[in-house]
Amino acid sequence: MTTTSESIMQLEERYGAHNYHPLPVVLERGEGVYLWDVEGKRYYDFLSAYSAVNQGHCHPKIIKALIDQSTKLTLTSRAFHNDVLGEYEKFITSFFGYDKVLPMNTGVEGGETAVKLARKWGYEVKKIPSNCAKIIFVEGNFWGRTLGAISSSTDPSSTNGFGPFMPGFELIPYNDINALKIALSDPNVAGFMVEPIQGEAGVVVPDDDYLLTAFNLCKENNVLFIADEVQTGIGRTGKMLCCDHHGFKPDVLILGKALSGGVFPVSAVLASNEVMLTIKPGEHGSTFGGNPLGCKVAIAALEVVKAEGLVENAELLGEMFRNEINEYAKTSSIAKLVRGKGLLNAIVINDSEESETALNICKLMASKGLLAKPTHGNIIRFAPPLIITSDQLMAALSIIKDALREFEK
Ligand code: IF1
Repeated sequence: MTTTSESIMQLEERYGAHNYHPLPVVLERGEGVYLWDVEGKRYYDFLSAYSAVNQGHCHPKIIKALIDQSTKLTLTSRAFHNDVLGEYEKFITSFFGYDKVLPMNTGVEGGETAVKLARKWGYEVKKIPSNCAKIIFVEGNFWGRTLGAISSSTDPSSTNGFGPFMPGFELIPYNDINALKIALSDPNVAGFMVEPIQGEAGVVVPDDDYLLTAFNLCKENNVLFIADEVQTGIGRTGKMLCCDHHGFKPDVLILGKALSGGVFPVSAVLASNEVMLTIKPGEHGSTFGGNPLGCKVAIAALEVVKAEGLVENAELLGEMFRNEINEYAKTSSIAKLVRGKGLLNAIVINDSEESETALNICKLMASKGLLAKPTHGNIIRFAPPLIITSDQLMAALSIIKDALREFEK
């Protein structure tokens, strides 16, 4: 039986959990900014697996690191040392300028690790009474699907039917300094965890002074500023870290996704000795955390970002993307505005939250050879691999504008 997109989708329908509703596209090959489906149709990838493929699909240097290490040693567990972990820890801590790293696998494990570190630091260093530590989150956050992560969520599709939730998590509005000031006055607050740009909420960019002011407030109140850069990090917003746009170093940094270039699950939490050493041997970890295969892949993935100037390219081409869409939006009835930094952008579609306009625009773009997906409501995120050239970007923009034109009223 020949495999077609349809036959493959039927297999998923029959044998897989129905925890996603993907666009009806079945991909079988990726290279650079391109993806091909099983019928051989080529697409520009403007999702990059939610910013995990910043270096482009199947980057040869990252794949080589994967293959070379995979023929030697893939996993020892942390019951023993391996000859790659120390090299990786030295590499990544000097790459980002931190004392220590705690290696994990997925972004949400990074978030859970950061919360545990903040609580432990709260009890051991800030002397918060036992089991009273609080972590402040902002409305609209997304840091994964675990019970811990959804305990801070304000999105009913993340929380409905999964209670009861984690105690000690408090929510305040995003981009609201006064709300943060009030929340931080509680002496039991150990950490403030925030995305420098809210990805899933719809590429929500806070006021220019919000993050630095929030960071300084945390310093004044002896609270750890925890930056969730799983989606915004590693060049995506036109700086190595999105916090670099604001001139401060978060106390705790969470990385994932593009840390491995989309080749292998690798996440990391970076912090000072004061924070990191509050967790003692046997108090946290994971079977695959710090495995030699993931470590070699992550070193290669980070080297590619620097060697190929992906941060600068994201800044430049992101500017180009927003300028082109802003020009289009001037005379459009459907494209309300574009927002973002670097190559993390979103077009806000001029229609009601519950309408399917954004989804229908994405379906039309797919038929024209470009893959993107709406986030919440009528917002379409556009996040191509950071290796994209200006010619490729202009070709992709003409697809996007052609699709938008078909929805103009
Ligand atoms: C899915 C969303 C994006 C993240 C931030 C931590 C994590 C994520 C800022 C957890 C993960 C992924 C999860 C993925 C889709 C995607 C996503 F739509 F779900 F919300 F990007 F916006 N912090 N985001 O964005 O990392 O454990 O997944 O490795 O769940 O379908 P993870």
